[in-house]
Amino acid sequence: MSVTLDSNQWNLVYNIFSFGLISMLACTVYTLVSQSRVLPKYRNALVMSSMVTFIAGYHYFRIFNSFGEASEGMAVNVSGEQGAFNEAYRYVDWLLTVPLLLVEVIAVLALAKEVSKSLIMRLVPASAAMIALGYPGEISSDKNTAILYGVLSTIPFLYILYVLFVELGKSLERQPAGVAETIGRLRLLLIATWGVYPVSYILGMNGDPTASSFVGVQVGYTIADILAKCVFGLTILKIARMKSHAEGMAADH
Ligand code: RET
Repeated sequence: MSVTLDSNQWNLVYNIFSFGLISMLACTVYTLVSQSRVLPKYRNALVMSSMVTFIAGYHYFRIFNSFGEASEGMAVNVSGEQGAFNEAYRYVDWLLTVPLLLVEVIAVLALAKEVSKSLIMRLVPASAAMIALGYPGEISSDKNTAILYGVLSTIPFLYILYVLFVELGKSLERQPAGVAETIGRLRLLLIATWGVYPVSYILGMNGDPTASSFVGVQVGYTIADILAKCVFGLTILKIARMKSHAEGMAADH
C-alpha cells in the first residue's frame, strides 16, 4: 500500500523532516555549551534536555532516510513491510524522550529528594505506558483497534496531567516569584504541545492513510516535537538561569 503525494506535499514532508533534524542537533549543542551558565544543581536538567534532543536527532535522521527510501517518485510506501516508511522510529523516540522530559521538569524544580523521587516513580512508568499503548493503535488500519488503544493510552496521559497540574501546583508556591510565572508558562507549553500528539493520532485514525492524512500526521508530529523538545528545553534553560541568579550566581554568567 502506498500514498501518492503531489510535489508540494512531498517537498513539505521532506523539508520538515530536515528542519526537525537540524533543530534537534542545534538545540543539543546549545544546551550542552550552556552547562556553565547555571548552578551545578541545575545542570542535570540541562543534561536531560541535551539527551532528549540528541536521541530525537538520531531518530529524525532515520525518519528522514526512511522517507527517502520508501518513496518511489511521489509514491510513499506505507505498507508496514520491509522498505516501507517506518513509523516505529517515532514511538521508540517517544518511549525514551517522554520519560526524560518529565525527569527534566522535576530536575529543574530542585524539590526535596523524596518529593522528586515519588514524582519520578509515578511519571516515568505512566509515560512509558502511554506511548506503549498508543503504538498498536497507530499502526493498525482497523478503526476500532485504533480507538481502543487511543482510549487506553489516554488514561496514563490524563494521570500525567493530573500529577503535573494538581500535585505539582502545590510545590510551585515555594518557587521564587518570576520563576513561578515561567514555570506556569512551561506547563502551558507542555499542555499545548502534548495535546498535538493525540490530535495527530486521531487525524491518522480513519483507516487507510490518504496523501493529506499522511502529510498532516507527519507535519503535526514534527512541529509538536520541535516545540516539546527544543523550545521546551530552552525554557528549562531559562528557568535554570533565573533560579541560579536568584540563588546568588553572578548575572554575567
Ligand atoms: C498517543 C496515542 C493516542 C492517545 C494519546 C497519545 C499521546 C501521546 C503523547 C506524546 C508525547 C510525546 C512527546 C514527545 C516529545 O518528545 C500515544 C498519540 C494521549 C502525549 C512529548
